[in-house]
Amino acid sequence: MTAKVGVIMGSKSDWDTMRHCCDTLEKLGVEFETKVVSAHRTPDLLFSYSETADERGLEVIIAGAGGAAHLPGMCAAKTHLPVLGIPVQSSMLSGVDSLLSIVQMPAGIPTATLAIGKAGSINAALLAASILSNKYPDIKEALLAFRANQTQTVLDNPNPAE
Ligand code: RP5
Repeated sequence: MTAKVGVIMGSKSDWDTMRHCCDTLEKLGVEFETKVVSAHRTPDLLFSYSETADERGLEVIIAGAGGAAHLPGMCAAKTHLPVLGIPVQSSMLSGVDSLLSIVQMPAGIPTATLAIGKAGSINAALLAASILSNKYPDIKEALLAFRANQTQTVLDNPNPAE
């Protein structure tokens, strides 16, 4: 099983956020790999990971980081693959620092930036599936089923007090 999505994060402490992304990829049947890669503590690993991602078969990279969150942007600087950035909620500035570190990239090196925290983590997985769905019919089917099920759940539970 070759991983199509690489899920990287700046620290083990990001796992509480990033596990929602991995859970969602699993639900959708998207093969992924996961690894701690720090832009600041392991910069050489970040470079080699990003440079070899394409040849190793990865098609999308999801990168989560908090604080001075340079991981997604630096990863995007070293690969042409789509990079989806998840701002992890930091303790000092609630993730606004992470968000601003990821979102305001200079023209020429894009990162797709998701919401801070759990919502962004889940949505990064859904966005990765969406990107892959053009090429893989089974992922498209799983994504459409996820969305239909989500819609039905809301329609089946209209009373907020219940
Ligand atoms: C970032 O620094 C990581 O992505 C993490 O969100 C933050 C804090 O890391 P730890 O000090 O908890 O390892 O690089």
